[in-house]
Amino acid sequence: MPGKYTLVYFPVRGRGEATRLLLADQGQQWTEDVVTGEIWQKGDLKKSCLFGQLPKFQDGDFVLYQSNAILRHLARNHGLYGENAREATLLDMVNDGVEDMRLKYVRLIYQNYDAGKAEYIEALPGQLRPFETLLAQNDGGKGFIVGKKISFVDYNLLDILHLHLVLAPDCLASFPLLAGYVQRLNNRPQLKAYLESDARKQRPINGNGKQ
Ligand code: 6SG
Repeated sequence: MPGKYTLVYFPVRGRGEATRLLLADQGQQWTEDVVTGEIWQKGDLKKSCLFGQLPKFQDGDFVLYQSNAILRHLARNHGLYGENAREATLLDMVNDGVEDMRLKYVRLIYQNYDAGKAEYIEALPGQLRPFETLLAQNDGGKGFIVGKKISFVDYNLLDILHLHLVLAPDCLASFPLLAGYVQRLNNRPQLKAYLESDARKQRPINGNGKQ
């Protein structure tokens, strides 16, 4: 059903990219409604948004806000929420771990980049280790973060790992399972095509030019 999904967001990876990775890998078509700083600063769109923020997501006439709720909605639509209740709970747990990491990353990028980057990178192994541990506990780390199938959390985790590989290119050197995981996911045919697309390559990572 082409045209069913619309992502309304700034022209950055930001809190839209995990959704884009999911949609691309699942072979879904979607429309990008790009909101520039100029449009946003007019204020009308902000006023119309439930929490005054983007991303906004439309699934037909169903309008959604909050990036993690958008991921979960798509997970329910496309069978990306685990194979049973226990896996779904584990996925919630891991997604909260990714969210904690994203909040720290966003704080660094938008509030403390120059003064905080060295300390942030020093603390990074402690942030990444839980995900290496999770992989090790799931079939020796040869597959996905939870269970035997890809889930919405894999796309969110992949995005946060992509961001950190730009911030600190060697950050996975001592995490072989995570390094292999990124390579494996990056090579899934539909993800690979998306990652190599002009739209992805030309899209800035963050809204302030820092990365
Ligand atoms: C910013 O924080 O892109 N939304 C952001 N900012 C604008 O007026 N809990 C929810 C969620 O998970 C958090 C939403 C999130 O969905 S994301 C938002 O709406 C506001 O609050 C980071 C991002 N930043 C790009 C940006 C926005 C404002 C300054 C830089 C676009 C570029 C320049 C102006 C507008 Fe810009």
